[in-house]
Amino acid sequence: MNPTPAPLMCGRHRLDLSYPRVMGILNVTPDSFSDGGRHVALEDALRHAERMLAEGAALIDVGGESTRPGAAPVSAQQELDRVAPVVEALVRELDALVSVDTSCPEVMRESAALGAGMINDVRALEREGALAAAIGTGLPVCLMHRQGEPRDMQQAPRYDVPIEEAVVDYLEARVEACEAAGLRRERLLVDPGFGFGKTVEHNLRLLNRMDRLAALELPLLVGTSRKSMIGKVLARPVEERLPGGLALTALAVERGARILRVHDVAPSVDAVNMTWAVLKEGC
Ligand code: PT1
Repeated sequence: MNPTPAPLMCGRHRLDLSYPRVMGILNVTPDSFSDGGRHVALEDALRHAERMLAEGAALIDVGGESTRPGAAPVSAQQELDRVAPVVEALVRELDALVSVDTSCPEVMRESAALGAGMINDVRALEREGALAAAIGTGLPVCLMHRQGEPRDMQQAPRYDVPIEEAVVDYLEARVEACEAAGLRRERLLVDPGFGFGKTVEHNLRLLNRMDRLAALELPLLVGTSRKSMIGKVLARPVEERLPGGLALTALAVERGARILRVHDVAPSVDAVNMTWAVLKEGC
């Protein structure tokens, strides 16, 4: 099994990663891919987050930009208007550990000022000004692999090397760029980016070979919840992907994932804890 990662210092929160944790998804986009923007209203968002925390989520990932395949870009202002009130409310009302799913420097800065504890960037701090903004927050950052932009990333994705090599090479390069700019390694996490510029076969193979990402020696975050790779293999619409998703979650834990980004917190916590109980006995 992978070595135990050190706890992550997330602002006033400390995230124990000695066992795998669940991150609950809170979308604040009107066009969110699997909950149809039902959590746009602040009260709704708060109640949904509260429930995920009660079900065992260790942190809540708030996102104001949809990054599902085909999604259109949003302006920084629009993203800020969606995300800031929710981050503020989750911090003040629930004292929650909040991660912000953003690539936007302004959103990173403002969210950190409001008490967010982590930055989750599907563009791995590649956007102009994002690296400096992230460093300025002092918060941990999750760097994710992707090919292309959400709008067109699923139009015939292809790789010149095996997918797991492409992912490891990219993440290694981003980790290096971050360290060179002064972002300490203790503050980094990595994510293979399931569904981001990858065919079903790429995604399946990537999960199968995910143990290769251990070479990076950084905590691994994984998001497969309700994604089209499940839909394609099982021929299930988005509302029927939970059993397939739980199978992927168990495999991801076995292959080293320490944070599972999910919509369905209660069943995922059980799947994670059951898988972990088995793995622990083999130490
Ligand atoms: C993810 C992730 C994310 N996924 C991290 N952040 C999304 N760190 C948003 C599909 O194929 O995996 N890791 N933030 C959501 N993006 C997608 C991508 C949603 C693909 C759906 C699909 O259905």
